[in-house]
Amino acid sequence: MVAGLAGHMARLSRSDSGSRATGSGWYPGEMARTRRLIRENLPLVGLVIEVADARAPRATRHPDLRRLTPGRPILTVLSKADLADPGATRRWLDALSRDSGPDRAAVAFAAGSRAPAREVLRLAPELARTRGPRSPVRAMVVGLPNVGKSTLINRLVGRAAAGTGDRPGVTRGKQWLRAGEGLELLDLPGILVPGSVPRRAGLLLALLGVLPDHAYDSLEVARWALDLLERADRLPPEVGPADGEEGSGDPNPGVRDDLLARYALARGHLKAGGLPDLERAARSLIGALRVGRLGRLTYEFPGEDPGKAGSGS
Ligand SMILES: Nc1nc2c(ncn2[C@@H]2O[C@H](COP(=O)(O)OP(=O)(O)OP(=O)(O)O)[C@@H](O)[C@H]2O)c(=O)[nH]1
Ligand SMILES: [Mg+2]
Repeated sequence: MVAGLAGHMARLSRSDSGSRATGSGWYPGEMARTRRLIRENLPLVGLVIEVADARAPRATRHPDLRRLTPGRPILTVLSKADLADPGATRRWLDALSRDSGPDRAAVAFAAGSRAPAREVLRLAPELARTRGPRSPVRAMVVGLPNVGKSTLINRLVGRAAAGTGDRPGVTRGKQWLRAGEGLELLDLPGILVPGSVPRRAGLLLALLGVLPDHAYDSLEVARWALDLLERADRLPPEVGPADGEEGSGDPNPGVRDDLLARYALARGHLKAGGLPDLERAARSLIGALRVGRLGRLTYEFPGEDPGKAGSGS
């Protein structure tokens, strides 16, 4: 499913020193097609619903969205809020509402609870432009791959109408869905930022599952994640504190690999001869982080230098 999207992707750089995660290749044909779908369908909609991951709203918001959707109110949905630190999500909502004018609003969403969907259904007609008082609200749902656009739509529609999956590139074409009489939603494929992104944002996008698996190096992403976890004092119990390195945030791959080796041994990710399988351990750690097995974590905060991970309950 993902090949069309991923085939054009550059891998993240293996260099720890580079300030850029990628060179060219971040703007595959699929993305050009999604931009075209947004442009073509914009005249039909009176609202844009922007979906960003609550754990990293800065890295997962499309910086060019305003220009892509001129003249349309924007409702920002911070998705997967059940995986994010609740305090951090509140701070993001405050920051987003401070920045927003009368044609913008922001709401947190978690697929497992009903209240956030009701809030979106309440806000959409308040914000949207319609042709007349009785005309339906038409909204396009846009955002990076795998942030939860189709899941949000299914929640609003009240049934599994749009295809979803735990990998990027599940939605391939456009699909209109009706959420009751008054609201029609356009599901679209994910869109990425053209060109290269800063290395940290690239690693974050890989960690959150926005990028397809073969667009990044699992070991590099896992080492970086261990760094973040250590600084946030949230290392997985299998790993424990790094020997003599606690809180140091030592980016040395050797130190990170010691931690990863402990994780591999504790979880039984072994190669022949009983040696730790670091590659498998890296993928397993990334998977555990993605689904919140290590607790609720937010990776970026409003108005801060993006460098810290925060903890939650
Ligand atoms: N924990 C949690 N997982 C979610 C939530 N919303 C979506 N997911 C999961 O995230 C993954 C991606 O969801 P989709 O709805 O397919 O995402 P999408 O943005 O439509 O993805 P593409 O169509 O590939 O661009 C799926 O495994 C969902 O189950 C949420 O609120 N909480
Ligand atoms: Mg989708």
